[in-house]
Amino acid sequence: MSAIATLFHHLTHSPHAPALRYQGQTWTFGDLLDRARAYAAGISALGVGQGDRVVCLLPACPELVVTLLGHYLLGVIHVPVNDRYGTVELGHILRDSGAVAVLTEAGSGPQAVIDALGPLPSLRHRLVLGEARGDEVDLDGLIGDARAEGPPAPADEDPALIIYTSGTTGPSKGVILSFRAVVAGIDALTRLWRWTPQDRLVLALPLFHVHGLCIGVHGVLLRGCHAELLPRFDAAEVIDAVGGGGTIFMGVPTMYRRLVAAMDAEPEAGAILARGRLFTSGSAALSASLFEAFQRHTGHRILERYGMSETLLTVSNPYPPEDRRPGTIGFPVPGCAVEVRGADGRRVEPGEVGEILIRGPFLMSGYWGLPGKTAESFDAEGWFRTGDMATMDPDGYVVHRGRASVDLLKSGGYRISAREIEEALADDPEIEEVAVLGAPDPDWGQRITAAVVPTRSAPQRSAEAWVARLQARLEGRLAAYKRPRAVLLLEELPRNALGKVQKHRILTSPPGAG
Ligand code: MCA
Ligand code: AMP
Repeated sequence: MSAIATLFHHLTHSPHAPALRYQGQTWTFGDLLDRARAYAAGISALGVGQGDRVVCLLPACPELVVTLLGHYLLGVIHVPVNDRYGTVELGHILRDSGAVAVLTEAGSGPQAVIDALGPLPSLRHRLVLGEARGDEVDLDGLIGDARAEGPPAPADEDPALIIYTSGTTGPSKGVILSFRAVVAGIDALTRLWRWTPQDRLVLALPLFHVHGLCIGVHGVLLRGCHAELLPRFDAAEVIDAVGGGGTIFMGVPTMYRRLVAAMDAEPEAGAILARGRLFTSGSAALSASLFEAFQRHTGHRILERYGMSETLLTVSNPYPPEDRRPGTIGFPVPGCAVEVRGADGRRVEPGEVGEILIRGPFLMSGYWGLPGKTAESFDAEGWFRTGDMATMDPDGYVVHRGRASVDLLKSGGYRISAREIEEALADDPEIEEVAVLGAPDPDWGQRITAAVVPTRSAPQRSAEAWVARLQARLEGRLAAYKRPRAVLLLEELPRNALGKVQKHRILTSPPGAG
C-alpha cells in the first residue's frame, strides 16, 4: 500500500470513529476527511496545486488538521510554522519556501506580522480562519459544496511537509519530509509504543514541529486512535484530560517539571495521572531526578526517546516499563540504523563519546533549496550526521551527551540558533560585540543568555537594563522564547589564537567580566 493510502486508511475506513476532541466537540475521521476534501477543492479552484507550498500559522485546532489533510490530498506541501514568530523568522520562511498561500487566524499575531512584512513576490493568497479582510479568503467560505475526489495521489517520495528548523549558521532551513519518511517513521514508533484504537492521546504540544505534528497527529491517523487536542499546554488541563480518559501524554521536560510542580502542590493530581497508560518525553534531555519525581507521584516510568526534524524519531526506550532506563534515550527504533561513532569513524566503545549517525527510511529528503548543505550533512556512506553526542552503555542503551556545537541551543524543547539571535542584535548601535549562549536552567533546559561588549560610547547600564533593552529591540522580530533572559557584560569576548570566539569559556571564566 502507498504511504498516503496507509495514512488515509482510518479516515476512509473508520468514518464514524472519533478522531479529535476539541473544546468539548468531537470530530470523527469522516468529519475530517469530508472537510479536507472540500478545502482541497476550494484551494484547487484558487489554482493551488501539487508541489505548491502553503504556510500554516493556525493555532492548534481541528481546522489545522483539515488543511493538512487537504494539502496531502492535492500533493500541496504543508509548511507548518510557529505562530509566535516575528518578522525576521516569518519573513525568511515565506520568502525561502516561495509559499503561494498562507493560513492564519483572523486577528492573530501572525496576521499582523504578515501585514508588517508587506507584499511578498510569491504569496498569492491569504486564507483566514474567521472574518476575512480586503482580499483575504475566508476559510469557511472556501470550504464549499465541492469535494476533491480524484486528484493524483502523491507518490511516496513526494514531499509531505517542509519543517523549518534552526541550524548553526544564520536563518532556519526547511527540512523536506516525504510521505514515505513520515509514514515509515511514525508507524514504527507508534507500534513500538503499542498505540491502539482504544487510546486517547492528550495532545498539548505545538503542531508545527515533529513532536506534536508528526507523532501526535500522524500517530492518531495511523493507529486510528483519538486525540484530546488542547490549544496550549497547561498542567491543570492536562491532568483534567487524563482524568477524563486520556491514556497517552507526550511532553518536553519543561512540561513534566510543571506537572511535577502541580502534583507537589496537589498530591491528588498524582492519582489522576496514574490512570494514564503511557507518558513519553523528548525534544530535550529528561533528568533522572525528574524521571524519579514523576514516578514517585504517579507510579509511571516516563519513556524517553530521541529525535530530530531531519530524522524523525530514531532512538527510544523500550515499551516495557521496567526496561525504561532514566538518563538514557534507549535503542534504535526498528527500521532505522543508529551508530555512535568517534571522530575517526570507528564505533565507540562503551563509555566513549561519539556522534550519533542515522541511516534509513525515516530520513529527510534534504534541505529545501540547499543541495550543498544537504550533501554536507551526510557522510560518504549516506549516514546523516546529527551533531548530537552520545555514549553507549555496555548493554546498548544510548545516553545523550549534548550537542557538538555551542551555537545550537534548546530551550523549552525549542531548537534555537545562537547565530540568528546574534545577527538580529548586530544592528544595535550600542553593542560592539555579542555572543549568544545557553546557560543551564532547571526549568527551560537552557536559558538564552547574551554576552555583550558595549561600545565605548554606550551609556552605563546594569545587566538587567541590558536585558530590557535587548528584549525591546527584538520584540516583534524574533519569537519571545529566543529573546535573551540574561546578559553578561564583558570588556571583550574570549577568542582563540585564530580569533574565533570561545563561547564555552564565557560561562566558566569570562574574561574582563564587568
Ligand atoms: C517561554 N518563556 C520563556 C521560554 N519560553 N522564558 C525563558 N525561556 C523560554 N524558553 C516565557 C514567555 O516569554 C512568557 O514570559 C512565559 O514564559 C510564558 O510563555 P509561553 O509561551 O506561554 O510559555 P509556555 O506556554 O509556558 O511554554 C512552555 C512550553 C513551550 C509549553 C514548554 O515551550 C512548548 O510548548 N514547548 C514545546 C516545544 C516543542 O514541541 N518542541 C518540539 C521540537 P512573559 O510572561 O514574561 O511574557 S523538537 C522535535 O520535534 C524533535 C523531533 C523531538 O525530539 O521531539
Ligand atoms: P528539532 O530539530 O527541533 O526537532 O530538535 C532536535 C534536537 O533535539 C536533537 O538534535 C537533540 O539535540 C534534541 N533532542 C531530542 N530528543 C532529545 C532527548 N531525548 N534528549 C536530549 N536531546 C534531545
